[in-house]
Amino acid sequence: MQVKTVPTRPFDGQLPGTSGLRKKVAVFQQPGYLENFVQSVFDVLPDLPGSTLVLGGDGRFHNDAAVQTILRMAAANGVARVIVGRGGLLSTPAASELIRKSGALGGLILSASHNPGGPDGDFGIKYNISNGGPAPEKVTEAIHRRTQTIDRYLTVESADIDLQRDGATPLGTMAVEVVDPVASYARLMQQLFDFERLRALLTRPGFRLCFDAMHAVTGPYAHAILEGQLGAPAGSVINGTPLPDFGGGHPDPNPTYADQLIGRMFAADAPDFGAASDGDGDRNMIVGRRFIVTPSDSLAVLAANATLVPGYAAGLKGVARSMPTSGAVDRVAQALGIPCHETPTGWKFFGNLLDAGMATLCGEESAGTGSDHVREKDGLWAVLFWLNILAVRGQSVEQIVREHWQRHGRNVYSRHDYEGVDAGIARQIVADLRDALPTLPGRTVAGLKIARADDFGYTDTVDGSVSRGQGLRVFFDDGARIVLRLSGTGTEGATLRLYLERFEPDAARHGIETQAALQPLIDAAEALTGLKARSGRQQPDVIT
Ligand code: VG1
Ligand code: CO
Repeated sequence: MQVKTVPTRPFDGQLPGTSGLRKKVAVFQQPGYLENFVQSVFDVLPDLPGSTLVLGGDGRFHNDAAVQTILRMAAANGVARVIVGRGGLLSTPAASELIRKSGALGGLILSASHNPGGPDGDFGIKYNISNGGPAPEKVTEAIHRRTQTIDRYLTVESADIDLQRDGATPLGTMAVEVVDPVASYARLMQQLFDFERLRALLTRPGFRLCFDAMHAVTGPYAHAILEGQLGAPAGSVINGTPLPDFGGGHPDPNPTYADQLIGRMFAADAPDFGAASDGDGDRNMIVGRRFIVTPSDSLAVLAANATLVPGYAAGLKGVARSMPTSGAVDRVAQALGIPCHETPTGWKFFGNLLDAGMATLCGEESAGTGSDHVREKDGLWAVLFWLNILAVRGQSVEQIVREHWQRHGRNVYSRHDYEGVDAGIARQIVADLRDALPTLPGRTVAGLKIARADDFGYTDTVDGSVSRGQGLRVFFDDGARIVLRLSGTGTEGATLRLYLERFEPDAARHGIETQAALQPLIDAAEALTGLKARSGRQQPDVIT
């Protein structure tokens, strides 16, 4: 099979953000666009010839075409073997698991995660390294540099590979190995969780569960594991068929976009346990009957109850959370006498801590939780972890969280997202607050006294790499804080994220409504940034 060298030109807009490259489908459909990015990845991998790669995506529009393009390019670039999920599907955590288990050099995951899909939606691609985790900044920077100088890509001419049939097919000298996307991942879950006990819970008359796959990639995983292996009644998984446009929805597991699940969980006959996952299956939302668990609390509860779960019975080496995530898990770590690490937003910053055995559980306020079982956050894993805790403790989700607050206090927490803001205005709001940071300590805004303020920077304890400009923080006298940062994952205008946190030790006040409890901080944030006034918004688009 003859390798074709196709001339191409360097191109702009390729800087991989927090999770790889995301653009409108139409951008990805331009001739050579995806090819340029993929060839740039291949060009910076010295060990590519003869290697194994893992390939799959969340099933969104353009997934199929992109898989075929990448297979041809991999064959042309001397890759020995590509493991592809059947139908071109792999959730992000399952891809991570396959990379680790197969000893692959890395993997290409096709997803724009929670961004909408379809012909008018978004497409995306990210590269994960041999530990199964997102490429660290030095790799993404090398890829980006290569996109600036690239002048050709390599491909072969061939018919499309049949991705529906398991087994190996030659493509030139390369083998394309189509595998069940769920099997290997499910075996790992069986090692971590008490499947006997889970089966007993899920088949118990009276116990009901609702998992909303939001027409994204977790459908096949949830059908196979929750309904197939664990015996939850058919219908426990809703929206379980992956669709190219996610059924017109927005696969972000939060109360705004997972409104169908929320509707069920707040109905008179609500199930006992509800959960949803995002486009690529790495994030999760946990909901009890008429009770939403904030992701930061979820991480803290998992950490506090980890020894109830077989995979973590020996205890945790440490925990890690992203900076904007609430300090709830810090309190658990302190009680357990284990280290708690604080990293910038994005899972790639946990990789070194996990590899070095410094953290067992990690989490982000954006509903990403995971552990050292893979090197990605893992939505279904979090659901099984919660169910395992419920099965052992025999309590409801709400009881478990309320007892947790009684013991550790409550970190009252919320994130306000302003989506699709004019990019220039959003950048100016952030720049103005950054400029004002040195003048803030000692000032009182909206009745709250500012103790200190900074722009979060992180030095990786393992490799010494430094990441600056990771979010503006303003701390108040009583320990409360606000954080402001620009999202790195959107494709339309800019998304501003405002994070609000206040500690409430008094159990008598734990029942307070979250937004009401945070109103003084919301007012202080507006006084400091003029965010609503300047962006012309009355309210955030999404409150989590
Ligand atoms: C968001 C979340 C962040 C998460 C990232 C990727 O980033 O806030 O916590 O790691 O998405 O998750 P940003 O820059 O938009 O705030 V996913 O599920 O898109 O792979
Ligand atoms: Co995701």
